[in-house]
Amino acid sequence: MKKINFKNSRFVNTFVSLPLKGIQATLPRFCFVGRSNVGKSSLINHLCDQQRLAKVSSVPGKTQAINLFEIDQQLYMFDLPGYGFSETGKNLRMSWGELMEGFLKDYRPHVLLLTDSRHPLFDSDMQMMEWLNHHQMPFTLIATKADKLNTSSKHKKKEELQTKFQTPTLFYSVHSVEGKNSLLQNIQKICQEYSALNESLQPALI
Ligand SMILES: Nc1nc2c(ncn2[C@@H]2O[C@H](COP(=O)(O)OP(=O)(O)O)[C@@H](O)[C@H]2O)c(=O)[nH]1
Ligand SMILES: [Mg+2]
Repeated sequence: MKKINFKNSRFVNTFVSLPLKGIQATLPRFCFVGRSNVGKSSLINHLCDQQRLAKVSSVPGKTQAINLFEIDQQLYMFDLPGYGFSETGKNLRMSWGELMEGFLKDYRPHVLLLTDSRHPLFDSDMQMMEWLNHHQMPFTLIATKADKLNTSSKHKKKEELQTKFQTPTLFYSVHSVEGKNSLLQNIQKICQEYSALNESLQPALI
């Protein structure tokens, strides 16, 4: 498998329902999951060295739709709407939508779970992690906006996340190079493992 050129990326389509028509079953799939405003779209743009591939918004809670990007004809990235507009009295399904849940279950992408490093963990982040564990879906935990933390708060945050998620955290900032190379390598590695897998293990698509 050749080295992925993340700059060679393009917007493919916006989906508001399942199944996702016209996507190739053979390409590995990654999706960005997290609360509204956590930095999902910014991270996609930063990874791909593009300004406006994914739409960055300061207004949370836009349409419930899935945006698909194809990277170097080698992998897919899905930008999902944020969950957790309302923290109280709503479960994940109600506040986040059946579309997203169906998408995760049917397409089983590798999840990049984003949490804002400036805030304490939200219930919705914990619910999301529990949901992913329950459905045995692998995820990579990313703490965004790392530029907002000093060294000691970062250390504290790392411990909090390690305790609650029991998985290593990757700190990321779109205003520096922090996290970028590790994440690119991580994605490349997952793609290699994916291409080594027997096709029959892939879920049927379409
Ligand atoms: N300081 C800082 N701000 C960020 C970072 N990533 C995203 N943001 C800001 O957070 C806001 C929400 O970003 P966006 O990518 O639209 O979040 P999304 O709703 O999860 O897709 C925007 O104002 C971004 O400029 C980061 O690494 N550092
Ligand atoms: Mg977004």
